[in-house]
Amino acid sequence: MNQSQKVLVAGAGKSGISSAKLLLQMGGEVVLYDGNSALDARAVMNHFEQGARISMILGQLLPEDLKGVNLCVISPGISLEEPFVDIIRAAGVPVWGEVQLAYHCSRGKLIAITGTNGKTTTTALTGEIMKAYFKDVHVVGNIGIPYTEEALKTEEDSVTVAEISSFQLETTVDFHPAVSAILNITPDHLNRHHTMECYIAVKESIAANQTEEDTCVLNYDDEELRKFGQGEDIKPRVVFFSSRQKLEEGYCIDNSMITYHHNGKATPIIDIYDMNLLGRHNHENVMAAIAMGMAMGVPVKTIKKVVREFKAVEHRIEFVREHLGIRYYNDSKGTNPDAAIQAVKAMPGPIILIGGGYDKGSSYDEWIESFDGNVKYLVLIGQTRDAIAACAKEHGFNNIMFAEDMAEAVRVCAYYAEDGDCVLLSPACASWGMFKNYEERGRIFKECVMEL
Ligand code: UMA
Repeated sequence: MNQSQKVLVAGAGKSGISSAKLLLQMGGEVVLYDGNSALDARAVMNHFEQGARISMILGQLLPEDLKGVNLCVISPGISLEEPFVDIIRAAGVPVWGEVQLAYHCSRGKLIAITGTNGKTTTTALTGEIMKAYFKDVHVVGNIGIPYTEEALKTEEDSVTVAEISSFQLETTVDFHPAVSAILNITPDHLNRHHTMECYIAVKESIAANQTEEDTCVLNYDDEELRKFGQGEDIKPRVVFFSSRQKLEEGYCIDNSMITYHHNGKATPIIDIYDMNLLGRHNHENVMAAIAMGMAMGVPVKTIKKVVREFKAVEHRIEFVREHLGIRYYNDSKGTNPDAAIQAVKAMPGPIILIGGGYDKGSSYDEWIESFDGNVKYLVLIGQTRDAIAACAKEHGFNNIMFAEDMAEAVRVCAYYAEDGDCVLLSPACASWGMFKNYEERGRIFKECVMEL
């Protein structure tokens, strides 16, 4: 990349603004483009110094807007099938993702974590493990801090821990983590990736540029990932973890002890009852984080201390409060059926469940089946509520109520819940349509719960 080049940055959200700042800092010129013509351009421009070499285009992008542009940096939320991308490609302008730009401009070692579920918890925990041992650690990516925001702060001895979504992986070029992890792959974002095969290929591309000197941590219990790790084409050293079976090589749970098996030697790390994270999926997240810590040379003692003290991240099976004997949990990050199944399984009592939201083309059958007598009522909100209700009835689940907004949903739950029950927001759907993002949905849920 040439430092003084003119770059079209597509998307004026967190990633776009942060990419533009990085490019300006490097001496480039930026054209910031956003498809939403109703966007408040002045508010966006307030992020930049007066006189900065940046202009803005809203609504439709025309071929003449690309005059002098020699790179496009695209935000993760924008599909490559958007018509304006064809205009960019037709002009011969390469398209990089925000993560690719950040990788290109950063130094030090990179740990990159992907998977359908558990990414945020695993990234946060891995970040804490690294911070306990290395001097300069940056935790970035889909977790909410754009990688481009931190890239220029990194040095040769820095460690960057990045949560990487499938959207971000779609537009990487020479992205090369020293340590990567794929936690699991279950159906999600199929409206964007179309087929499971495409979604799997995008996720697995996290290891595409890794070499024999690198490490790739994979879930042995995920058939697709086991195949990938045992395949001929994978170059990095593969480290498996399993929460369901004993492994001769890798991380598994012996009785209740997370243990590392390597070259015939067993190293006990931590007892699952000695940590704050609930549920099998969290044991998997912890094993992946431990494996990444060990691959980076962090001592077992340090890893153990961090894991023992680590608490759940916000919006992921987050305990909110106990009120009149009823426990309230916020799992707004349960944005697909698989994540929502994990939350249902992790609850310590009978459940009144709030679900529904934006339609990503998911199927709800497995989620409903996972209720398994533990969900007493299902309170539905959002665009998908009719489809979910119909699916639930097909599975013989009829205790369904509709609510118009989060406040009403919480009131209904509180009314029907009894001593010992858990009220769980775990929607199995994205938040869009009713909320700006899953964070806002979770915050509003917590506010409603605190007002009871
Ligand atoms: N836009 C267009 N054209 C489009 C779509 C969007 O111009 O076709 C514009 C919108 O008008 C808006 C901007 O693009 O102004 C938004 O860009 P964005 O959707 O990429 O959002 P950012 O604010 O940049 O946030 C992104 C991630 N969002 C998505 O991937 C959808 C955030 O992940 C991430 O935290 C942030 O970068 C920092 O890295 C959120 C997410 O929902 C949490 N991720 C998905 C998930 O976890 O399932 C993948």
